[in-house]
Amino acid sequence: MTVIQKDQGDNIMGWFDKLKAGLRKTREGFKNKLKSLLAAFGKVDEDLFDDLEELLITSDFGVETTEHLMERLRARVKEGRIIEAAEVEKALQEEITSMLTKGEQGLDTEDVPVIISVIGVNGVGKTTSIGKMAHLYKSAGKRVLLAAGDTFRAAAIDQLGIWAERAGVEMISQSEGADPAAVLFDACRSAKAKGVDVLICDTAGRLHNKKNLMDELAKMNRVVEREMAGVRHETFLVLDAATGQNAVNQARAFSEVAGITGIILTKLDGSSKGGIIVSICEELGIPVRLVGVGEGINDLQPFVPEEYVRALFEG
Ligand SMILES: Nc1nc2c(ncn2[C@@H]2O[C@H](COP(=O)(O)OP(=O)(O)OP(=O)(O)O)[C@@H](O)[C@H]2O)c(=O)[nH]1
Ligand SMILES: [Mg+2]
Repeated sequence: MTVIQKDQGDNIMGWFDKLKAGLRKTREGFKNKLKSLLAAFGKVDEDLFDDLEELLITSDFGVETTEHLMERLRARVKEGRIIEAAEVEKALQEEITSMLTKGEQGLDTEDVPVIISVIGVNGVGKTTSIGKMAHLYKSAGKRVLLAAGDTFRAAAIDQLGIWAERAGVEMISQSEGADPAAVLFDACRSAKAKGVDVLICDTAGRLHNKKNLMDELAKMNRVVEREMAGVRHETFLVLDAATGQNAVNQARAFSEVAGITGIILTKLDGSSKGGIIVSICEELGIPVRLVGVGEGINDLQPFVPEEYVRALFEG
């Protein structure tokens, strides 16, 4: 459970400001309403809790997560730890942090060698996130290789190629329509020959045919197991924060066909549904490893729960 705290000095502020700016809509929808709600009540009572419950649900915390949060707050009231309405905000911050910290893992760029398969439905940000992750590892001095496993469209291979160039890493590809497992096989061989630290594999985004997806992922996993025996293998599912509760449904569906080891939550910027991250951690039990707040190469960073909660409640 190691969390690498990114760069030092100014860059931490740079990222935190971006995260905070990205969560602006969520904060306006949630925190500002929370403030006026708490101001309207002096003491904690059931009416306040009813309103709070509604606010959490409409802020995409999800029904189940909201229920868990309310239970914990009620327990605090029973124990006499909350009396004034104004104390609810701090309690809520603590409970949210504790939910987010449960399976906390971030992304340890020193923990190599590693193979990372990146999966998810169309357009969620798989290819872009791979480019940004390549940059994170490369900046940590690691040797990175990308595998263009989305052979569905020629443009997908080109797009990954542009990211490889941008990040200054190599890419293994074949032509459009090639078997993704064959591309991965080539990439594994190349990774071994070149002493690569990190191999990241792109995939086509589709879930419409579960059997095909399952077969394809199983085939790719077999290649990794055979070619890279003993090397840590991560499967990251990419989810788009803007899709709200639907992201949780996607994660459930993918969990049935793949052993997901972490989630990359993209497009937190501009989304009003930032509460979804709590729902994902609490309801799925899969750790959010990285969060994306923009299209630039530095706009994806390891997820740090305390930082997120601060960005959500501060300012
Ligand atoms: N604002 C914002 N845009 C993002 C973020 N991550 C990705 N995008 C954009 O989302 C769009 C889709 O990203 P891709 O990386 O191509 O998504 P994909 O999952 O590979 O898509 P397919 O290969 O078509 O399945 C692009 O325009 C990206 O620039 C993010 O964190 N914030
Ligand atoms: Mg793609």
